[in-house]
Amino acid sequence: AWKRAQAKGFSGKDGFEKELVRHVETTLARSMFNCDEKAAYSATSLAFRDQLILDWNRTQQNQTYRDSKRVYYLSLEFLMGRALDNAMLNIGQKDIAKAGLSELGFRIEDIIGQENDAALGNGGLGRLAACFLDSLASLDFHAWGYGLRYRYGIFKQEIIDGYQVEVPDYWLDFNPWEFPRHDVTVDIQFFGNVRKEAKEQGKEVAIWEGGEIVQAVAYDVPIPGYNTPTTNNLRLWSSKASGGEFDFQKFNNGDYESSVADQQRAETISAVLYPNDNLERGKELRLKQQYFWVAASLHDIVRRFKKSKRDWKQFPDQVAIQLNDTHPTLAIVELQRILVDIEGLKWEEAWDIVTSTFGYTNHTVLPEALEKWPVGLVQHLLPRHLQIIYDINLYFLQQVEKQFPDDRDILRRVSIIEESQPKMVRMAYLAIVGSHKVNGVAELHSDLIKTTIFKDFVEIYGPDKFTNVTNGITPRRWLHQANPRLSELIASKIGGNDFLKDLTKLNKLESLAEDKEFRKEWSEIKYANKVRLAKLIKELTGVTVNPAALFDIQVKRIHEYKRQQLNIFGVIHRYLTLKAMSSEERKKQLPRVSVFGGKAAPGYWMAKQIIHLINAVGSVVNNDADIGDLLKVIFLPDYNVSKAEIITPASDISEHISTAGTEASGTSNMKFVLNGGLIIGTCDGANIEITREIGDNNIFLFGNLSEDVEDLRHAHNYGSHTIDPDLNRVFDEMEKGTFGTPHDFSGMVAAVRHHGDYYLVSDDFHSYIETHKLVDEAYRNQDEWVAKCIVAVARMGFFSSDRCINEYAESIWNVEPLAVKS
Ligand code: DL6
Repeated sequence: AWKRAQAKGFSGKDGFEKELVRHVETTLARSMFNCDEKAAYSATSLAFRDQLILDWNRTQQNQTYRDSKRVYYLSLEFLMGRALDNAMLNIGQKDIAKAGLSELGFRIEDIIGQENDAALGNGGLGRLAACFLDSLASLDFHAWGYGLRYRYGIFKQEIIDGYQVEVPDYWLDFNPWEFPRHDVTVDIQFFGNVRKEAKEQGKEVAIWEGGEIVQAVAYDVPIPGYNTPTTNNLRLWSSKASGGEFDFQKFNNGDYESSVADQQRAETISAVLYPNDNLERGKELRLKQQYFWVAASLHDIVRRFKKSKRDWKQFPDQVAIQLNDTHPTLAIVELQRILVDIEGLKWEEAWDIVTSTFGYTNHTVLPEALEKWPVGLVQHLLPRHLQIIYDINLYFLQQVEKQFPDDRDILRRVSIIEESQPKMVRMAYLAIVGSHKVNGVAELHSDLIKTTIFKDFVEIYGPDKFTNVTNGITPRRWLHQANPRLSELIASKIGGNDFLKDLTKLNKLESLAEDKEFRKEWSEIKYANKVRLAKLIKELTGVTVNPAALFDIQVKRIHEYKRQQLNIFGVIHRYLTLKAMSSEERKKQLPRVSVFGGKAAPGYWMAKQIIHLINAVGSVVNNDADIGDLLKVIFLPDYNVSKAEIITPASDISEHISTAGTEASGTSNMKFVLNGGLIIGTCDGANIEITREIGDNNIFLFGNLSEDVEDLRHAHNYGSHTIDPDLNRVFDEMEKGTFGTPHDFSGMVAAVRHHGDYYLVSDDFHSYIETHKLVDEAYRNQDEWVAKCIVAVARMGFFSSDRCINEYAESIWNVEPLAVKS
């Protein structure tokens, strides 16, 4: 087996310390006498980075030399979190660093805590991309990620007077994990016009000229695999004005400000991540970002392919490109443009290559999240691309017409161009037409896309083009890194930590569920993790919580479909119930801490109202002497990946309670169960497969099913809509002003009472409350509870992102892993 320490690596603690000191004294030009935690973080990162670079170079050379098919994962979001801890663990030398840092007077946790999160994503979609990169490297696939190097990642969330306030996230003040490649640049064209030029044999070519050029500069980030030398590359593009820094003419004329305007405009493209999750707003800058990034990436991919001097027909044998949602769909059009306009291939030949190269992953069925761009905007920004889109559509519709000569309406339904006012380009349809496989991210979701939003396309292409790859998470970050003690305990009981690379090995744990001693060790770790979270809660909110209470956690983006409102209404109901009890009765109740966390899109009023309500309820309940420790309500500000690493291992129960049929998969549900917490959830997304794997007695399911949703919505609007009396009691209390001034939350109440209750809060409220009673009951029997948790963990093997990547590799990309040769 390959041993990293032999290839390189620190010879031991002393070797690491020597390197750290060298970086402090030379790279940072400081003395060890004034080495503070920030400097120690910088030097530790640089020392580990040196280790990665050797493997990274070797991997890249090896991949070039072997010239086998590569996977390119195009994602507008990579929610990476911190890199140092991950690098230390993947290299296998965290212990050495811990000992070395301690000898120098530092605690490793404090040093790790100095790093800014790389928060280049909104939520699940971006974090999935990060887990995939980890798996691709750990499994030795030849793969690159391509994304944008945002100067500002997702905003930092502050809670002021109970309201969300957004603060910019300038995360790049010191980032040792990226390498600017000023020699790798691509000129990207926007605007301009297209003319046709006659060629020999009556052929015509399209020439796209004029407009403006912006330069894309590559920044590379090494992605280390776990316990393998494979270190893949994540290439992020940054935008820059092409040519001169500013206009000297204007400068000399004294117009300094406008002389830098071009430069600023160019740099704006990669300046900021759009902070919407599951919501698209057709902003021109967003479309510019998309084209800038896919054009630069394709240029890079094509350049690499051309070096091999292969025939174009072989392109799909060398290149698989996966589109992470529709954001990179213009890549389909761009490749067709390169092949036809620049390389001179015939349309059909080029189109064959394009469609064999791309795969498209859909992550949502929510109508407001499906991307559409106004035709006029595309025409203005990318005139040649619009022509190509029209041609793609024409050939596609001709084929459909032949296939369904008697169905005129199908042409309107499936057209890539929506004949609305204004006309729109339907990006998901373009992605389907231009890809050879389309996948959803959990079984229910993959079925739903086939029967709802893409139904016609299943008729056209047949069912085989549509497939499912249920999401997964990397056990390296989400167990080994986030919950080191549990990882260690498991390793000690099942014969080593092979499970980190083959998660199905966790099944050996199952027989230990009845082992009293093991259960005790398990509970101690859970308790310690709860103490760790209680400390964070105190630090961030000033509220003291009791680690012995049941920790009930819902952390994810705030969205009506995810139904944090259902949760907080449930909390209010619990509060009212406790208040109505005699003190004797109260003594018999189980103490609970309800923890919420998550960001609302800055323009999403209702989501911000939900955050406000949670905070308002918290300030009443947490200061109510009658209630004491029986109920605490916490809103943890600025939920992000590094906080998730502390929150996830501390949960007893976590909430995954979306309206059935709305959450494509969810991945935090997997993280919580893998860390020994149970779930309360609806029959939605991956909850369904989690239930199948871990058994329905180890999960608390409630609520209506996705097949009932349409009828219920119809009944709300056209029939009778009775609201559960317990929920009405909650609403009355809110309206009375118990949690603020009267009518503070009238919009939220009205959404349920008067505006159709689109998310079915009233329909699910009763079963939600009843199911929470079952949770309380089950938690009282700690022996059984812990046994359930152990069994659930033992059966979570399926949800590794390694399994997921292997499925993509086999059924979509047609690639095999190839380890780096020494
Ligand atoms: O597939 C990753 C993740 C799923 O786990 C979530 O259920 C889903 O909501 C999320 N989808 C999006 C869609 N956004 N866009 N476009 O973030 O994907």
